[in-house]
Amino acid sequence: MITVMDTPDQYQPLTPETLGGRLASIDAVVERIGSDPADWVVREVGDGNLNLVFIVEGPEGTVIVKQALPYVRLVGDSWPLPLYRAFFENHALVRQAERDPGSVPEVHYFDETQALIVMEFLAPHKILRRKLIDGEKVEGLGGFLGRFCARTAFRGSELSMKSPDKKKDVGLFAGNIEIPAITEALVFTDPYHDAEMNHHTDGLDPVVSSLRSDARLKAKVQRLMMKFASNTETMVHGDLHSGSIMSTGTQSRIIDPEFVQYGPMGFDIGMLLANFLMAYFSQPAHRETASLDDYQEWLLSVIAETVNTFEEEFDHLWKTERTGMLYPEALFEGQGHQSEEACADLLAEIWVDALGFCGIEMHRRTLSLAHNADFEDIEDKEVKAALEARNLQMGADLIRNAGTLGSVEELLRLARQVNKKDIL
Ligand code: SR1
Ligand code: MG
Repeated sequence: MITVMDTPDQYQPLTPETLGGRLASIDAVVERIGSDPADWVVREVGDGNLNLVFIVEGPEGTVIVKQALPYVRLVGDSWPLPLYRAFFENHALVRQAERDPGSVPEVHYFDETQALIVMEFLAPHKILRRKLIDGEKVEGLGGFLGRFCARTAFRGSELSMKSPDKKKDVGLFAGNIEIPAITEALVFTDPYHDAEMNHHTDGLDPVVSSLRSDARLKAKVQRLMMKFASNTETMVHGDLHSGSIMSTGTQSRIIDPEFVQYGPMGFDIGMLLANFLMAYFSQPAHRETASLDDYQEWLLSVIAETVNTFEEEFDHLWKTERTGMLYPEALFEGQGHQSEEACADLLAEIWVDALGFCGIEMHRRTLSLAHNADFEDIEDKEVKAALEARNLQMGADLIRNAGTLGSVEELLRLARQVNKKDIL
């Protein structure tokens, strides 16, 4: 594995002007888009926090070229970040494609030294977060997301994998050191104190100080960070928000797994729930009253479908693919015992963790460095603060009461209640 420190002379960030010359000799590129770079149209479209992303369109097709920068793009070169995250992203895409075929873009080519991945161009897909802000529905979304989370959680764990293979993989991904450190700081720590890069909307101070003065809440968050940092039960995407999903009206794919690591099974699904809840709470600023209820209820139905599908698929895999060292048939079915209850107990633990991770993600997106467009696009600051306050309240309720919300219906009931509250 190469780091930027090892390759100062060889690594060169691409530009739209240099990309043609640099990639013209790569078979995987030219056979897909055409061999003469003079015919290529190159656009840099990266609007994320970290990387360069180019759409490269040729006479015979189009590809995406994603290249890591040696620093955090959102902040600048004062915050260096290793290029080797592209190495882990490539490995993650390969594993996700195996564990849930068709769920991620196909990788055409990977260059470790240049930290670049050439991959399938998804069209006419659009970033899901934008679709949710624009009030567009996606058929089958919850089913797709629930299956992805269940398949990657189950098939990346020792419920399914051979233990030596899984342990080797944990060792490999443990090399992605600085990326989890971002999550540990920005997601789990910074929202709960006056950290340097934090910012929040005027008017939220009373809610923010009530969170920061709640030592029990902070202890619960720290317990979840301990699980995030130390529990390597499965390979998680690590940053599964609505900006990491691309959809058409009927199809979706998961992108951008550079925050991959081995972590707790409830992490990805918790992040997802948070992003649908943030879409839900921000809707009054994006919709006319006539369509607001319908769209908000659709968002809640996606949450329900995601969770229900996750549990059904996990249970199905439990019955059909339990080939790892955990909960072996020899201890259950082999001795005439059912293992359904054991599966249900495990799913109940995953659910409680997921609710906690969900609450934390809701907090960090309104208090820490990296906010999201669901709220940031709201121009009227008073409206924004009022909706963000509901979001903060819901996040706190989830962290405090994760153990008492026994079902997704209870979660949705709570969301509907908080959505009617005037917090400020
Ligand atoms: C400094 S990186 C900020 C955020 O962008 C990524 O998408 C992750 O969500 C990270 O927390
Ligand atoms: Mg990302």
